[in-house]
Amino acid sequence: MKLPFNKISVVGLGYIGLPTAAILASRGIEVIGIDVDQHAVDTINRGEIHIVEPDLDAIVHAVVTTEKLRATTVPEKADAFLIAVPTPFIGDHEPDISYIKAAADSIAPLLDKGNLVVLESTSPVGTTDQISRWLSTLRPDLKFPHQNAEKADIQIAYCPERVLPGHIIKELTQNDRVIGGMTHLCAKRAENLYKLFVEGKCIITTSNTAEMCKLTENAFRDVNIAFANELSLICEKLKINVWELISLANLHPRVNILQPGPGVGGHCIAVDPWFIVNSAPSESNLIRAAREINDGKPKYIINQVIQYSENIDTPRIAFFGMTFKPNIDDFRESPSLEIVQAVSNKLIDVEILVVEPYAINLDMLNNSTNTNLVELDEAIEKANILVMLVDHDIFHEVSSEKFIGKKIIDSRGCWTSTPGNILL
Ligand code: SAJ
Repeated sequence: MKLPFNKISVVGLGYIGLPTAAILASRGIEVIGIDVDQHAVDTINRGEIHIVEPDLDAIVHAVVTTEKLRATTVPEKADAFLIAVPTPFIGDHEPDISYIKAAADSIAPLLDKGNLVVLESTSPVGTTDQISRWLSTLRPDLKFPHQNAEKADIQIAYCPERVLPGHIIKELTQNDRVIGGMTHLCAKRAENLYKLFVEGKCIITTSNTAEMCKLTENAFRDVNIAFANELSLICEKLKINVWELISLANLHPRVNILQPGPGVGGHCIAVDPWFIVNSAPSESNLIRAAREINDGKPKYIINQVIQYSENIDTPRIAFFGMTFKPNIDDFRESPSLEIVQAVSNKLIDVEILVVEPYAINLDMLNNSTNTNLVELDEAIEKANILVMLVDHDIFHEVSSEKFIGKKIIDSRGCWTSTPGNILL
């Protein structure tokens, strides 16, 4: 069977770019992975991976061995270019699309008539259009969709990734995809590309709607987590077990409340809603409030820990978990990390223990000489204040007898969700 694309370049080999490149290569396409990080490139070319994601290593190993995937720091010509680079925020929560600009700059000299460019990075509305303008400035010899619509030489589309870290391989193939073309032809060509590996539906729309769709999905989740986090504060005041409350309320057929936690972390949900706020500040009141509630939760827990420690003669604090969510190795924008860092800086004379099965050291903390990485049993035995931050599976197995005589701050309901067990 003739494939619609013989060679595809994926720019950015992180949590989205690398799995996408590997899956495309596993479908028999020649894939070139491009990244500025030489270490990532060398690791991938050895058939290994520089991130932790279940099942990804075996796929990368297989496609590198069969020479379907090759990584490089130098972009090459291809039939299609997929851009999957980070879009953090800068200053007062303004989107930083400089990595996308750098990616566009790097592929501009390589473009040939008939090429497809797809942006996957979460981006403010209008970014795909902006790529078309940047490229047309660099390549005045080619026609681009923002000026020439269906007559353009280059097709440009936006197709946001929607995968959940920890389940990327399954979700990459099974999730439905929203494909936003700058023109109908752009969308159809991108659809052909995604149909090479997506088993879910591929639904076509405009690039602006697809950009807003991605932001909306993550803002929706953020607002719903903020509701749960606000409930946790209200319940603390009213001395109600919030975990029991939520499980009871969720018995209603049209109620589905999410779980409170120490705050919202990661590089997506804690970031993307700001892109909406930034583009429509006067209209985005609920979305902004949700961000502020979720960002306020780490500070609330920091104060709780400090208060508990002031009421004990020789406090010894153990934190459980520091990643941004359970059962992954990702510390980016982690509220738990923020909490451990703040407490360790504030209580410099207090011994602080951290249990984090996904860390090999505590290098991610600054100036925390009072803080040590220890095993689970040692932390529970030595500490008199236990702070549950990330409910990794292994923490659920701790027997409640071990908590006798300890002060517990359980931000996840890992040890206190059952009424009658341990109440906050
Ligand atoms: N969290 C809670 N309570 C909950 C659920 C999550 O406090 O009930 C916290 C987590 O602990 C974590 C943060 O929210 O700190 C985000 O975790 P998550 O699992 O909700 O989401 P991410 O950031 O891993 O992935 C999200 C997903 N988006 C949606 O579910 C709408 C994923 O599908 C996206 O592809 C991803 O963002 C992305 O890359 O944008």
